[in-house]
Amino acid sequence: MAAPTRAAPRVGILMGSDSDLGVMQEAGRILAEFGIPYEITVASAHRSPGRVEAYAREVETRGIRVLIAGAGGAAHLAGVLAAHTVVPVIGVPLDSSALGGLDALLSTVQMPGGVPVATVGIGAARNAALLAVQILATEDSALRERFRAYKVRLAAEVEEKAARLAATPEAGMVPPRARREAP
Ligand code: RP5
Repeated sequence: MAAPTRAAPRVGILMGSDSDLGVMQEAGRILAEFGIPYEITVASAHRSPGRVEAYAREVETRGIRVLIAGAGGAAHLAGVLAAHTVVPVIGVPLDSSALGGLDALLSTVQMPGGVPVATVGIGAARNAALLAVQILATEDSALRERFRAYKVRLAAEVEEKAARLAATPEAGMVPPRARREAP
């Protein structure tokens, strides 16, 4: 089982196939940015159900506090993990079939009552990791402040984009305030 960080992992990232890695490694990148130890591995709800169950049953005792599960097609990985653990599961539906991820979205999000999976958008590994950060931050004030700073950076990026657009005459857009101030 791959463990990209030396410290005991707090988040487990799983994917149905190594062909999902290109998308799912973004979750690891975000967690690393926040200094959260994580592990990442492959387990398939259909091809290796025993591995999924064994993983889910032991995560809690290993100190993992959030699971992120990405799968495409008839995506049952997140749901099966949620069936076997009390650790919260975030599902990432992946676009890897002829149906463009809609199949995975519905398979992941439509869980029966009593067994929730927090489902993010198709391919949204970044948001899955950010949600994991927020979950961990509920009991970690330093992490909460890092997340607050991240949101401030996001807002600053939007301001920069708006300023760049306003400085581009051919964009044909008037910033809202200037519009209000116009005679
Ligand atoms: C799903 O089937 C996996 O999560 C992957 O998105 C898709 C294709 O898997 P491979 O055939 O590439 O192994 O279970």
